[in-house]
Amino acid sequence: MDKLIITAALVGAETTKEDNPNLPITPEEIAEAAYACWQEGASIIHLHVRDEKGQPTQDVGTFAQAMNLIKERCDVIVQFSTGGAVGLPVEERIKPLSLRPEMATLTTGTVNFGSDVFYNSEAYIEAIARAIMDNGVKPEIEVFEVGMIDNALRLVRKGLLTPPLHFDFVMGVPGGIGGTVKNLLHLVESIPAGSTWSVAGIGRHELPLATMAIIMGGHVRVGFEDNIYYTRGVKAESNAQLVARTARLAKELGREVATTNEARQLLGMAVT
Ligand code: KMH
Ligand code: ZN
Repeated sequence: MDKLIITAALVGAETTKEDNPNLPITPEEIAEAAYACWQEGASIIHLHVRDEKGQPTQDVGTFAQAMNLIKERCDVIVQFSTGGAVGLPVEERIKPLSLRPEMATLTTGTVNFGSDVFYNSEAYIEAIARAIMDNGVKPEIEVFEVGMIDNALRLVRKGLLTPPLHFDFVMGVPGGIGGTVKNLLHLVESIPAGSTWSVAGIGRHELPLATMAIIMGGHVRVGFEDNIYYTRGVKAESNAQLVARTARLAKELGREVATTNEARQLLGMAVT
């Protein structure tokens, strides 16, 4: 089986310091958290940033600062969020791609997101896919519902995505696909042969779905964007604690953890 790619989703747009006081907010805090996660086995950092008030922002300067501080500390793949926060116009969402990160997300459909709507019309999806392509960035297709896989395949036919595709199944968002094993199997069976995939289980779904992915040959995303708990009722001390548990589980289950360059190879990206 391929080695395991662990992604750390450190910040997100929705989690607050009230939810978990250990949430990294400033570029320095984010870089320190990224370094700690890399030390525990993460090879991808899924990056959102916040403004000085702690609010989500797609400010290019803040993304640049966070990325540079991370890169000063370790060689890890930095994956920019183009989802940002619900309600952001697409022009804002794609701005940081001008920094040409190694990777970025692409959500291929609209989904209810708690009481909000995470809006991704065809025009939005295509604008993001184009910006990703034009900047030479490796896309990670974020799938919150099974029809988003079909939308991604439509982009391939339109020449806006190039296989091999890499999917991330975000499961258990209230309003999106539920975090069940049956749903995970269906998603995995629905992507084209030769694709890679990871799973981001939300809240209590994180640990069981990560375990499934390790067993099935998929990859895993963990972190405060998706889950603030270590176990029921106990807040996680850090993102790195969640990464370390994933690496430990993988070891117990006989799956080696990929280095950053091994992750690049598995995803068909240029090795540095
Ligand atoms: N914050 C969510 C609305 C992504 O990073 O691309 C969208 C999100 C997806 O987090
Ligand atoms: Zn995100």
